[in-house]
Amino acid sequence: MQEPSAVGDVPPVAAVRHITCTLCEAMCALEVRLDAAGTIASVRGHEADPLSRGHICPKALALQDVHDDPDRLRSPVVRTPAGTWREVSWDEAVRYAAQVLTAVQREHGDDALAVYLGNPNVHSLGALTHHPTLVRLLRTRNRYSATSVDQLPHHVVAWALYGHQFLLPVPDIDRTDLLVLVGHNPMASNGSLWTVPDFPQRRRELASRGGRLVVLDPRRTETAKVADAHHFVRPGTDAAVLLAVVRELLTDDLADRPGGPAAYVDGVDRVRDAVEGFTPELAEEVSGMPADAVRGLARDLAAASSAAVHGRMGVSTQAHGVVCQWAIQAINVLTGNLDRPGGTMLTTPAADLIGRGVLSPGGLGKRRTRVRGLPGFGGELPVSALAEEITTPGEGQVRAVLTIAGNPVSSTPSGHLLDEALSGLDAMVAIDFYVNETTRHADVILPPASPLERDHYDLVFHMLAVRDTARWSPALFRPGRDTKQDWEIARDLGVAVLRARGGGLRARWSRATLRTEARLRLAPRRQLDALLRSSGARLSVTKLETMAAGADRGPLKPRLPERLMTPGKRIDLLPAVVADALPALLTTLSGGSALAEGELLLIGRRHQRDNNSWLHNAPRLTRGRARHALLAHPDDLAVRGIRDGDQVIVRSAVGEVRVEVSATEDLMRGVVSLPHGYGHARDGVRLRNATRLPGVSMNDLTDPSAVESVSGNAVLNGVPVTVAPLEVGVSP
Ligand SMILES: Nc1nc2c(c(=O)[nH]1)N[C@H]1C(S)=C(S)[C@@H](COP(=O)(O)OP(=O)(O)OC[C@H]3O[C@@H](n4cnc5c(=O)[nH]c(N)nc54)[C@H](O)[C@@H]3O)O[C@H]1N2
Ligand SMILES: Nc1nc2c(c(=O)[nH]1)N[C@H]1C(S)=C(S)[C@@H](COP(=O)(O)OP(=O)(O)OC[C@H]3O[C@@H](n4cnc5c(=O)[nH]c(N)nc54)[C@H](O)[C@@H]3O)O[C@H]1N2
Ligand code: SF4
Ligand SMILES: [Mo]
Repeated sequence: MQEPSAVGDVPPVAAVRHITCTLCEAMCALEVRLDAAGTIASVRGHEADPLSRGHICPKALALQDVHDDPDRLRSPVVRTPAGTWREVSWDEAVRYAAQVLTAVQREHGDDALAVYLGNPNVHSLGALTHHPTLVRLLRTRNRYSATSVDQLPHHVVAWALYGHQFLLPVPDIDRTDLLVLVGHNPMASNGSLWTVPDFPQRRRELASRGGRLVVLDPRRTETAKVADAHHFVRPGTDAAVLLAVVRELLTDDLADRPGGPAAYVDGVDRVRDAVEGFTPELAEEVSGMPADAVRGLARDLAAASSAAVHGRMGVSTQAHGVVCQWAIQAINVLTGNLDRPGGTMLTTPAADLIGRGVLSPGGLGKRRTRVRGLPGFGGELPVSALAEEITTPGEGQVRAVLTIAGNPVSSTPSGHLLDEALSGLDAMVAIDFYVNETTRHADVILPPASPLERDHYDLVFHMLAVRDTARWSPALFRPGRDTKQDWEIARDLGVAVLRARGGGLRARWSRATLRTEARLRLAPRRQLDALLRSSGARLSVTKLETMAAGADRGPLKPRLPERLMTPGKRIDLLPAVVADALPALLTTLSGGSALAEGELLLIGRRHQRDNNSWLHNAPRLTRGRARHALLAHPDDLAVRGIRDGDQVIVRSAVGEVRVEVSATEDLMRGVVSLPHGYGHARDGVRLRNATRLPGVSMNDLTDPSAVESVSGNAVLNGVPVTVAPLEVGVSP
């Protein structure tokens, strides 16, 4: 440690630490200065980091707010019959949690317990190494996660085309000439299924190379505003546009150019036949994007010396997510841009979860949900089915829930119905450090250490990054003696469940039990180290610890066809899941709009200072103007007699919310937008800001019965709603 200096007004610096921000997929490298007392003096981007190159966004500072937040749980709590929380010891809490969960399973069967894994799990090394083991030992088929309100269509398409759900090519933004983003707003979200820290600077570099950015989105987003071209697309209709582009690429004048599909691609002729009916004219009719613009986009993609198309939430969490994601891959394949510098490329991760067989390749529909028969994928079921699995009586009914780092009441369709369903459970356990809209229903909450109190290595996002790097992030603060990491909670709860199940010495000492226990006791660091050493990158945790800026393994390299996990390492460009969906889709799209008179289409949005449902407690992120208003086009408001700033009632098939409107021409006519993750004013939620910043939950309007047709992913964008002025005299 350096001696504290007191020169001028420069704060004394006791230490400089380099850590990774775990809040979003950009995984920026931070440089943190601690003062002599060991508190954070400053946080900035780490300039020397080869991936994030000094980038940082306002959210990084919220890591400290979360760490310091008085509302953050530091000890386990048990809910009392009066509805208050009582702090208990870890021993008592873990034993109680294991007991209530196993009691339900003993009486009603293993599937009576449902598990929901939320988004922050993928941003935590210990969660990734330990939660799969915990979930497996719980033996339930009722496994849910945030994947099915997010990127499930990507996984289904990657599995169908490339043989593994995590073979997800990313745009090689640093070398491309044409970047096309569909339903994605990285200026606010910092990229998704695409770790692209400092998107704004990378976009500027693209422009200075003479490259172009094109955006398709029903809102003129922050990203659309910095694009060379932006096309409005009516929500839920991108499939028509993207399939028309595929069709154009296969017409005579575009098909014969050099740089077509690689030699390991089969089925191009079948694709040509399958998309025949999806004309640019149909695309214009349903989407509003002019047929000429659709043709122009296809021509530009075919002509560019390199191009990359990427689609995210807007084309994943909508009615035709799988077809959209497939069409995007097909465009990249047909233009010869898959696996080529400047196109979309696969990574060469130093810890290779795919190559080492740690992640399952996926598989669709092997299991189905009990009530509605929605298909499972890769061992999970679509979370849109969770509420009905709890409320529908019968064999296999869910009676207990374990949530881990999730808030499904705020983040899944008809959260208000799930909210009610959770209150009727026999037992609920949450692993989370907040009493939020969901965890308030738990009998016991087990709070992990804060994100600044844990070592980290990004197992997932190195796999999706625009440059191959490897970075170890040491805990900034040593956790207190009575603090447990996520992995330690998984270990202790797992062992307690095995004990609580009983079954005598034979079960206790069975080989399977011993193996599970051994795995739970193996610290994340050890598991990562084994993975690094066996992945052929000549790296270890000890070695990475000496490298403040991590290991720079260079720009993305071509990986195909070797990396394919399909039979014969070939790509069948028209997999059955897509071929089967196209005829019905053509009928649906040709049938015209199903909207009733006066209905608008609701879409979501993200703001740079929001983070799903859980940073609304951070003072630094919640200052300033409220961000939760309903955005609408002034014309759509005028015909309804609504003025900017008025309170309105938004109604959907499943619910209603009251919220103020904000008029903006950035939205396409006929479309309105609400952010998700608000709506904190539910009883018992313990967030300082909940009353100042309640907002409403967009997911009180989304409909669990509207799921993506192939995968069962939630439809969160393109929700039919009506908007009416709040009548005078009705208080909001
Ligand atoms: N309408 C609509 N709904 C959406 C979306 C949308 O665009 N529109 N987006 C969807 C998407 S993409 C996602 S990913 C989901 C997110 O949905 P969820 O994953 O269900 O919810 P989050 O808001 O991420 O909640 C995370 C919870 O984890 C806790 N937490 C944070 N860090 C840790 C940790 O290290 N350990 C533990 N144990 N807990 C932690 C927080 O306190 C918080 O309660 O929302 C989805 N819902
Ligand atoms: N600041 C911030 N960053 C985040 C998060 C956050 O909450 N806040 N969440 C993180 C998570 S979990 C994720 S998954 C990513 C998501 O990252 P993004 O995919 O960038 O998320 P959104 O902002 O929801 O962007 C979806 C875009 O799709 C558009 N859209 C809606 N419907 C349609 C449609 O039918 N067609 C088309 N073409 N577009 C449509 C919306 O207008 C919006 O601009 O962001 C991550 N980063
Ligand atoms: S962009 Fe994401 S990873 Fe980077 S500082 Fe902001 S929240 Fe953290
Ligand atoms: Mo997400």
